[in-house]
Amino acid sequence: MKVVSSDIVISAVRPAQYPETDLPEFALAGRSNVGKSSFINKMLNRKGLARISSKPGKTQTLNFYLINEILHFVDVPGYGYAKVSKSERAAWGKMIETYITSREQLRAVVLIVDLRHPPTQDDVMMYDFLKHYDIPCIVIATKADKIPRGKWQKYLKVTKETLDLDENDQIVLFSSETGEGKDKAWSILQSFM
Ligand SMILES: Nc1nc2c(ncn2[C@@H]2O[C@H](COP(=O)(O)OP(=O)(O)OP(=O)(O)O)[C@@H](O)[C@H]2O)c(=O)[nH]1
Ligand SMILES: [Mg+2]
Repeated sequence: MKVVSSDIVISAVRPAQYPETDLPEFALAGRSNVGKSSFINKMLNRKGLARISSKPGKTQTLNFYLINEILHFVDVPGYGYAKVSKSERAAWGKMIETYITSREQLRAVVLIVDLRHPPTQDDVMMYDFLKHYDIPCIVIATKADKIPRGKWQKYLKVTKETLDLDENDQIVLFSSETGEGKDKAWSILQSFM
């Protein structure tokens, strides 16, 4: 897809703040610091639209981005960040669960994992959570630029096996540095619209 416009619409913490539209929507889920915001920027050809940080926990709200006036990306706070209190973690869980289970135009969740490491227990839990609610899931294995090309398939296999990936779910090798996988990711997203 050729992105001609993209903008942040709102940072929301509760359903009353979600944009009142029925545009198709894709939410980004993944471990804190895995590269969700970088994925959004790469997909939109925007350098600083979604805030990126080398420190985990940058994204704290549900950030809605409007693209070409026809769809939304929703940047979601990451999970698995150790320096988070129990009550913050519970609030996060509630916010994500409310969003995922109530947002009717949510077409699929884009689950971002780090290609370099086997998915964590939290990643597996998130994947199983989506399966439980019957939410379509697209897995993006990012930071591929950090692995030599010749080893990509080997690492991808570990990712699939650790998630116990359903054969109907698609997985894309991605890099926000090089743009690897960007066209494939867009064509999969479009197939859900
Ligand atoms: N080499 C490389 N670095 C990446 C890639 N994607 C993200 N990064 C780096 O990883 C760090 C975290 O990226 P973010 O996009 O902020 O991660 P996030 O998942 O949005 O993090 P939170 O908002 O804290 O949950 C930054 O230093 C990015 O530059 C990638 O594909 N390749
Ligand atoms: Mg972020």
